[in-house]
Amino acid sequence: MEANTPEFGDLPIDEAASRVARTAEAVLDAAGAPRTASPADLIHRPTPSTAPEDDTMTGTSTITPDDIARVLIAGERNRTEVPQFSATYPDIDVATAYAAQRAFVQSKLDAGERLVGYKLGLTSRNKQQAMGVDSPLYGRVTSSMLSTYGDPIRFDRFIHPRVESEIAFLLKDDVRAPATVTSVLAATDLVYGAVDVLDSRYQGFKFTLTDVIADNASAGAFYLGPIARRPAELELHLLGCIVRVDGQVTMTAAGAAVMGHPAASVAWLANRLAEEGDALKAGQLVFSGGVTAPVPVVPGGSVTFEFDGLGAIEVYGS
Ligand code: OOG
Ligand code: MG
Repeated sequence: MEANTPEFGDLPIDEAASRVARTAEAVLDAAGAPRTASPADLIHRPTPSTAPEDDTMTGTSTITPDDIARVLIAGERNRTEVPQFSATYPDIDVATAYAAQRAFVQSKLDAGERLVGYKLGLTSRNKQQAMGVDSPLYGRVTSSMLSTYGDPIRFDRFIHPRVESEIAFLLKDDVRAPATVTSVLAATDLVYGAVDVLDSRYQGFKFTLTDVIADNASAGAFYLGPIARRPAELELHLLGCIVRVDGQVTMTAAGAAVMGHPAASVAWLANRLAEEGDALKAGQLVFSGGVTAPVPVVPGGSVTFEFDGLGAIEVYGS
């Protein structure tokens, strides 16, 4: 391990926790640096500004991205589940869903948050089967979503949280398209074990692809693990993860569960953003998608994620 790689495994828990908090702060600072995307970059497409309308001539009804976002923002703020849009508006397409996501995220930036990076979703068969959706997607990660090591998952903040293991990439260079596993690894500064706290705004945690895209890929909160490593130090496709619920091993998986290699999903994102005229930038943090299937969090319950070479993260509901 290089001398400047954060390594907290041997430290007392308080010192480890405060170092992790400082690492998270460094990530936030990097994300706030001028070279990273600004809120203005984030919203690069005009969204239609009309109210929901019924086209009675054709029999199809439509809803605007802004209206979808308004419902999701209220659902998140009030911690109330909302119905799936696809049930009422089956014609919503993927482009409209991403426009709604941008409007949803813009409301957070308008409230003073910063864009920290991205999350990938439904990049593993485990996850696609668990959710009944067969295509990957991405969402945006903002500053208030980064939780500090040891913070509980609070039930006064979330609707019905679930947790899953992920590998996170902190980029040191922009990732240009066409991106590959190799180019993503070359552009990566550090990798972390991570936990994605999902909190779908939809009733019963059920959605179609367009619903979940609009809902910012169910983004709720994220934890970074206690050890960061250079990507060349690890074989990320072989990297094992053990999930314990209240101490009992319930799932095991390796990094290859994510598109054969976790960096492949980051490459997919870079190529996808390029199609949309956007790019992954130096300083951004990318959560590459669930390695294991999501586990519901219950008040008083604990879930521990143990990563080969990247330490363990314990989360608990309160
Ligand atoms: C959608 C988000 C999926 C992942 O890693 O696959 C996701 C969901 O399952 O709620 O974060
Ligand atoms: Mg995830």
